[in-house]
Amino acid sequence: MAALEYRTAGESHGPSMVCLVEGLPLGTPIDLEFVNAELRRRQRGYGRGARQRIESDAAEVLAGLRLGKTNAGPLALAVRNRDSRLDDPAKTPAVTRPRPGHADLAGSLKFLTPDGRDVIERSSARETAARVAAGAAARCLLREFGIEAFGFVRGAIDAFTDVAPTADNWRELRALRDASEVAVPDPKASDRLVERIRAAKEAKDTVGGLIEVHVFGVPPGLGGCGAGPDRLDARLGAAVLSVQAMKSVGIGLGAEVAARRGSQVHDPIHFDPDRRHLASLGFERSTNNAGGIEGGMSNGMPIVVTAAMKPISTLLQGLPSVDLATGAAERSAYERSDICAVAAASVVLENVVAFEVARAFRAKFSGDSLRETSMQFEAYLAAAREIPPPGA
Ligand code: EPS
Repeated sequence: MAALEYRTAGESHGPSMVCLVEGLPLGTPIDLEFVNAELRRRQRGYGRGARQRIESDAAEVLAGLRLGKTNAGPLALAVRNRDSRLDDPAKTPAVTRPRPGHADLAGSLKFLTPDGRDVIERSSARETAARVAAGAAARCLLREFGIEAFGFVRGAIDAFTDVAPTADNWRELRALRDASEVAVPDPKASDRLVERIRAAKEAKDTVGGLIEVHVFGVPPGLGGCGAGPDRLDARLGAAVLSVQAMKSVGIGLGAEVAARRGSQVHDPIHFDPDRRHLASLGFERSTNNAGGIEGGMSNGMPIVVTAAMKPISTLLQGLPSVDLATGAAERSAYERSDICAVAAASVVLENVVAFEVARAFRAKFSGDSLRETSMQFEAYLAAAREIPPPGA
C-alpha cells in the first residue's frame, strides 16, 4: 500500500485544477457533497476578487471511485476553470513589472525569463482549489475514525477574536464561523474585520490575517520521534508553509512560549480511567499549550496549528518596481486579485492540516482496505488503553 500522498497540477487560467491522491485504503466512502461544500466555502469571503463570481468550483471524479468508495487505485479529481485562457496571449499578457511580495521577480530570475506569466499561472493561489479537494477526500477517511478538523480566522490588523475552541464547543463556533463573511466565529470581531477590509479596499491596499486550525479526536502516537521528518509538527509546519502567502506557523502556543516560564507552558497530566474511551485515553490536560503534539507525536489532545498570512501582494495602488524588459523604474503591474483572502485561506489550511493528520494516521494504521485499517486502529487502542493496566 502506497503512503498517503497528493500532488496537484493546473494553472490559474488553464483548463483544470487537478489532484491525485494516493494511499487511501480501499473502501473509503468519499462524500462528494462534502468535498464540493468545502470547494464552495473556499470561494467565499468578504474582500475576494471578481474571479470567484466567474467560477463555480466542483470536483469531477476522473478515477479511483466505484459506487462512491475508493477502489484499488489512486483517486483523481478535477476542478474545471471556467476562466480558461492560457493559450490566448491577448488575455494572458506578459508580466514584466514584478509585484513586491509575489512570485514574479524570484520566479522570473529562476526560470531566466523577463515574462513572469508562467510563474504566476502556477504559483497562483487558485491551485488551492485542488488542495482543498485532496484534503476533503482525506477527511472522509478521518471521519470514519471520529477525527474532525475546524479552521477559522482569528483576525487581522486590530480585529481579533479571543474564542477558545474545545471538543465541546467547536460545532457551535463552526456555525458562527459559517455565518461570518470573514470566517471569524465571533460577530463583533467579524464586523470589525469586514470594516478593516473595506477601508483597505478604499485605500487600494490589501489585508492578510491569522488563521487557526484545530483537529479533534486525534489518537496519541501519530508522527514520530525517531527521525526529524517523521515528526508530526515538522510535517504540519512544512505543509502550512507550502500554502501560498503563509509567512509563519505555530503549534499550540507557538511563538508565545518564548515569553513564559516552563511552569506556564507545559500542560499538567491527570489520569482519569473513566475517560479511557476518549482520544486522550484518559490522559487529560487542564491546558493544551503544546497544541496536541509532544516530541513530534500526537498526545491525544486536540492538534492546534496557527498560521499568519501576508496581505495579498497585488495592490491596486502598485508599489515601486522595475520593468524586467527595459530596466526602467516602474510601479508594479496590476492583475485582477483579492483585497483579502484570509477566509478562503482558512478553508485551505483546514484541509491541508487535515491531510497531514491523515498522512500520519496512514503511516501508523496502514491497512490495504478500510476494514484492515479499522482492525489495526482498534487493536492499537485496545493495547494503549492498558497503560496503566486496568485496576493497577
Ligand atoms: C484565486 C484565483 C485567482 C486570484 C487569486 C486566487 O484568480 P485571477 O488571477 O484570475 O483573478 O483571484 O490568486 C491570487 C491572489 C494570486 O496572487 O495568485 C482563487 O481561485 O483562489
